[in-house]
Amino acid sequence: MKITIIGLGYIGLPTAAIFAKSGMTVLGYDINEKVINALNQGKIIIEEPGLEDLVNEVVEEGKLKGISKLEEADVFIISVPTPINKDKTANMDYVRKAAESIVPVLRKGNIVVLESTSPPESTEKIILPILGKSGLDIGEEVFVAHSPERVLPGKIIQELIESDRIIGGINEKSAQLVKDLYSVFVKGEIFTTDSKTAEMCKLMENTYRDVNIALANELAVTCEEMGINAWDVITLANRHPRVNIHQPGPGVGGHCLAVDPWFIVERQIKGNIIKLARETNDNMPNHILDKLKEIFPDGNAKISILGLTYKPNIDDMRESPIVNLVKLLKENTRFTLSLHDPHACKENFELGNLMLDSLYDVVKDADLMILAVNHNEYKNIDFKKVAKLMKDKHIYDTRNFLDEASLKDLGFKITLLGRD
Ligand code: SAJ
Repeated sequence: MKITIIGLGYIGLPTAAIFAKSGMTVLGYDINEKVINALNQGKIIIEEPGLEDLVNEVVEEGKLKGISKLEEADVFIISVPTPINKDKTANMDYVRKAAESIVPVLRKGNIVVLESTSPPESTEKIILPILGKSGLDIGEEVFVAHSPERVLPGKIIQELIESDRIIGGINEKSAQLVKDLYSVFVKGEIFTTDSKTAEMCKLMENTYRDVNIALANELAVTCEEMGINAWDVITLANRHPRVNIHQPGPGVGGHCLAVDPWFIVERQIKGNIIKLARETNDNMPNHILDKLKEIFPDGNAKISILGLTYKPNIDDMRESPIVNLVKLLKENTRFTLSLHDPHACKENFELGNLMLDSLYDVVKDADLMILAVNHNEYKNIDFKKVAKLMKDKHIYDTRNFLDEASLKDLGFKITLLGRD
C-alpha cells in the first residue's frame, strides 16, 4: 500500500516513519524544502527522542521518501498545522490547501485521513466539499475519516504505537478502512465513531487538561495571597481517591493545550469555563511580571531566566509562556535580561540576542534567577558556583523543582510560585 503524508512536522514525520517501518511505502510531502532535503538524507530538523534513527533506517531501506509534488497513492494523510488566528479562531488554510492539492491525484478507492486537530465538523464541512470537486462519490468511492493523534512530545514514537486511538469516519465503511490502516502499527485499542465526535473528543482531551491546570494555577495565586503552600495542598488533596489537581506553573504552552480549547470556544453558543481557563493560564506570565515588580519596585535588576521552551526536555517553543514572559518584561520593565535554554534553538529565537550558551554566564551578576522550565539539565546545576556569580542570591522557582533546603544552606533566598 502506498501512503502519502502531507505535512512532515511533529506528528506527520513520526507517523510517516512508523508506517514505513510497518512495511508500507510512504511518501512524505511538505511545503518546506529544508524538511524534504533533510528527510531524503535520513535526517530530521526537529528534536524528538528516537525519531532520527527511525527516519534514517526507513529512508535507507527506501520505504520512506520525501517528495515535492503529489502523485497518485492509495492513502492521503493530512497532518498540517492548524494555527490559531489573532481572533482565537482556527486557521484552516493549510488544511484547505492540503485537501485541494489531493483533488487532482484522487482516484477511486482512495482513503483520505485528516489528522490535524480541527474544530468540530471540519471533516464534513471543509474536507468533503473540497474532495467532492474531484467528481468522485465521496463516501462510496473515496473514504474519509478524522484520526486525531494523541501523542505527548518527547514520547511521540512510543505513544503513537501504544496509545488507544479514535477514528471518526464520515460513514462506517470509512471508519473501518481507516481502522484497518492504523492497525498495522497501533498496539492500543482503536475505537470508531463519526467524524465530529472524533473531532470534539480530541479537543476535549486537551481542554480537560487545560481546565485542570487553570484550576491549579488559580489555587497557586490564591494560596500566595493567604500564605498557604499550594504544593502541600495539592499533595494532600490528591490523597483523596477522586481528586487529581494538576501542577501550577508559569503558564500553559505548546501547540495543543494553549490552542485547542479555543477551537471549541469558537463553535460555542453557551458556556464560559473553557474560555476562562484559557485566560487564567494565559495570565500566568502577567502574574510573574507583577511578582517581579513587587520584588524590584524601582525596576532596576538583572534577571536571569532558565528555560524557554513550553515544557521540559524538548526544543519546542510554540506558544511558550516563558517567551511571552520575556516579551512582557521587555515591553513593560527596565530589567536587564539574560536567558538560557539547553534545548531551544537560538536561530529561531525571536527575542534577540539575550540567550547565552553557558548557564554560568547567564547568572553572572544577576539579582534574581527564575527557574522557568524544569529541564533535566537543571538538576545538575552547580549552585555553589552560581552563588559566587550572582549579585544577589535570590531564586524564583516557578515549578517547585529545586531543593529549597540545600539552596538555603548555601545562603539562597527562595521565592516559590504558589506560596510566596
Ligand atoms: N502543564 C502545567 N501543569 C501540568 C501539566 C502541564 O502547567 O500539570 C503545562 C506544561 O508546562 C506545558 C503545557 O501544560 O506548558 C502542555 O504540556 P503537556 O505535557 O500537558 O501536553 P502537550 O501539549 O505536550 O501534549 C498534549 C497531550 N494532551 C493531553 O495530555 C490531554 C498529548 O497527549 C496530545 O497529543 C497533545 O497535547 C496534542 O498534540 O494535542
